[in-house]
Amino acid sequence: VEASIPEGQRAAWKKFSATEFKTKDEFESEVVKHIETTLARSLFNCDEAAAYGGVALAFRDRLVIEWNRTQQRQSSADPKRVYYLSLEFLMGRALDNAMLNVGMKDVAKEGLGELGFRMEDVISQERDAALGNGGLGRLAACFLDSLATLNYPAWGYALRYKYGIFKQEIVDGYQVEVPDYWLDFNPWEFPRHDVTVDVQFYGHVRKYMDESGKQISVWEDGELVTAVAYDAPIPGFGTRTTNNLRLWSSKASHGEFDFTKFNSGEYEASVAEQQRAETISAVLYPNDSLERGKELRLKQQYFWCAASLFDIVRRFKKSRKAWKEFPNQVAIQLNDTHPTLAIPELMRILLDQEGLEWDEAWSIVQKTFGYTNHTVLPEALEKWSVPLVQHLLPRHLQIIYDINLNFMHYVERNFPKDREMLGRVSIIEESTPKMVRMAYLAVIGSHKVNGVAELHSDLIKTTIFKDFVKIYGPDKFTNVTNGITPRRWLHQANPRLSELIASKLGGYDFLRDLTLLHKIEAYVDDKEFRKEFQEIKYANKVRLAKYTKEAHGISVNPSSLFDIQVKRIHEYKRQQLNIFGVIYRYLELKDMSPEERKKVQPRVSFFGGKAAPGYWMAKTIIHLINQVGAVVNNDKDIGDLLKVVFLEDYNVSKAEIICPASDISEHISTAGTEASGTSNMKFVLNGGLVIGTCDGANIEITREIGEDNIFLFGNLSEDVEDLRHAHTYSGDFAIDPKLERVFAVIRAGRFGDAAQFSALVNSIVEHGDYYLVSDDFASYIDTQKLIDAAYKDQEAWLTKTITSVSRMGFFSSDRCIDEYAEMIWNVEPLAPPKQNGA
Ligand code: GPK
Repeated sequence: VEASIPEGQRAAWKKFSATEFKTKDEFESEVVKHIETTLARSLFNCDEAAAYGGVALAFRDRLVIEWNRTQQRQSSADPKRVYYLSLEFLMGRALDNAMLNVGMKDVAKEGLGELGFRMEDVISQERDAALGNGGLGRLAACFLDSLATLNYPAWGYALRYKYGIFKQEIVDGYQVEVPDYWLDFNPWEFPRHDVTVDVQFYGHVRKYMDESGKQISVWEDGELVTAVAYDAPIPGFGTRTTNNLRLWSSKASHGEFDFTKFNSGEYEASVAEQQRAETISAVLYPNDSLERGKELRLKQQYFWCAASLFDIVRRFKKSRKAWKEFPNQVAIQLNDTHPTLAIPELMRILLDQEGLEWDEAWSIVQKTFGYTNHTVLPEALEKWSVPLVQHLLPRHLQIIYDINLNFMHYVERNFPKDREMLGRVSIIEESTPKMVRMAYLAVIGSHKVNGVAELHSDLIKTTIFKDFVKIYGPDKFTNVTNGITPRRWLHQANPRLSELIASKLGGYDFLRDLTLLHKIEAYVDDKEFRKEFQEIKYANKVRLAKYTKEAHGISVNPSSLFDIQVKRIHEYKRQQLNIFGVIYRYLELKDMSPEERKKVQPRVSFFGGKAAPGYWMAKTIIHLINQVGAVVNNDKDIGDLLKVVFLEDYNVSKAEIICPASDISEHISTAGTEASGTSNMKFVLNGGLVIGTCDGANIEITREIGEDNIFLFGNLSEDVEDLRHAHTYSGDFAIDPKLERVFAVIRAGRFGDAAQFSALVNSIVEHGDYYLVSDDFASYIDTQKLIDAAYKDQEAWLTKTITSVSRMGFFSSDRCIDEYAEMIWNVEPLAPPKQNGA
């Protein structure tokens, strides 16, 4: 339906079109208007939460104006668009980002002061949009920032979870999960009650021949659930491009209630149906790198894929182009295998609804999709049981079988001698029950598959996708090393460092082209620059120390070496190696005379991160860290020489305080297990050094910043398999003696009831030490000693940190996005027209 205003009335319309505030006074007027009207508060009734509301709404108006213009521009130019399908977008807070991207934060700060509020207090009122678990979700958020900043016509698609990742509380040293209902006040979302899609589940497939003898499949019956779009504006930095993140919310189809049931007295049944529908988008699954095969999760995945695909196809059809043009108009990136059902769903649309022949449809599908793999861990690779898929999505299962059949024929023709190959690469695993291997389906249905760091991209080609490299050739597989947005992770998190850099580079261009950072290497010997750089680091440590005191009651000395490991708690990330190292350090300190202790470099070991609620070993590691902290922090012999802090409820907004405050951060996964890591980049960009294994992006960070500027340790990925094998099969596997000493004190109950930690200790001592904690322990301890020694030479340390920052240009997510655009999506930016003063 045409809904545009007729020509005759457009003049009046344009005269009254919304305008943007440009001055401090206009900003204040907008804030007061929103507080007094939109929020119905007053001069006598305005707390910080209301002030936040007013400021957020004032900035939201600005975003909306550019958002509308961007969408109109994209509609009329109708360029090829990118659709980033991700079940997670770990956005964090939006206000600070909006102010900095729009470039009006200083104006707003002054205006707020006049109205009686401090900017920091107002910003901290906002709840994080925590629609993600960890690295994968945060990567998607950084990508949205870069896509908008680089003017790519791009949409994010996800689910509007009512509950994001749980809030972590630590009670008596244990993690307790509290639901995160984050939508009480969310000014950043716009419900689009007119943009809905009915999504079908269950039912059965009826097949018949039409008059021309063609096989027709009709998916019938079952139940419908309605997807409602909620849109959020994504502003670019230093550009007026404002893209869209579309989140789907589920509700019962056919209005609020089933009135037949309602009228016939089945009120409860009709409400129950409503609730069942709403359950689909109710909660984010809190597992990181683990697949649990729950039916509701599969329902979420299909609900989201079906709604998004319907939306994408609807937009394509407006252009009235031929179907073969679809891949020239649409690039869909699958963020991990979670959206793989989009592949059979697009096939279903093309075959059953649009009447295309199989080969044409399949060619369109393969050209449209790209797939990003984020892990080689076997427990994370998604598989869905065939009976479950059959029950929930009967037509999709048929299509998956047909895709597989064609693929099996292709493999058979090309590898007639390798009969085993068929079983290995089949999408269907011949287990009981049979399983659909989603990663294989994603590889087969995409034109490019990428890993997220060089080592990882090499590993997927030699392990999980080895046969597919033989089948398709190596060109289908590529690498795009991860990156981070320097807007949030430098400019927003560390404004003083950003300002210092800008003062030397003559402006903030480096935030749009991070490679310009190399120019600050020229200041590495500049006295003033060094002094300021060091003061900024110290101030950031003071900020974290203050937070630690307020939140946890623990006093830490900001002159200590701040050693930080924050990320999801997982055995492969090896927080246990870190805490065992801390215990060893403690024992050494206890052995020393008071004289010897005076020479020791004081250190604070910070930990933070959530454990999946059902991951007992990870929860045990959190408990051990807290128990060690309780002992060490209260030991009079130790004082400031060692403190152990577990930072509760690690999330994006806390990371913005934590990342700028490290001297050393830990990225110590067993070699070959961490696909990339991205917090390593955040810490180095903010002037901290890294202790790390030769894993993930650590390797490329080393290449960029130089091996003198990073502390690498531990076994290499090519040796991991042999070591594991030796643990199990050679008789002489012995625990490292230093680690054995740590285990002895744990067993002796020094950190509370030893039984609580026996599974953790036994995973190493008795069950094969899969993550090589013992193998790497001595090397880890030695390297920590090197770090203590290096830190004593503050001047040399400072040189390392400045040099490292200047060499981090490669790790901008802008570079990633340009690589995806060129190698995988084949899309071009659509820049906004130049405007006076913009
Ligand atoms: C990988 F497989 C997964 C997953 O389920 N969740 C997740 O956050 C991470 N990841 C990797 O573990 C990181 O190494 C990587 O940097 C990040 O994805 C982004 O690619």
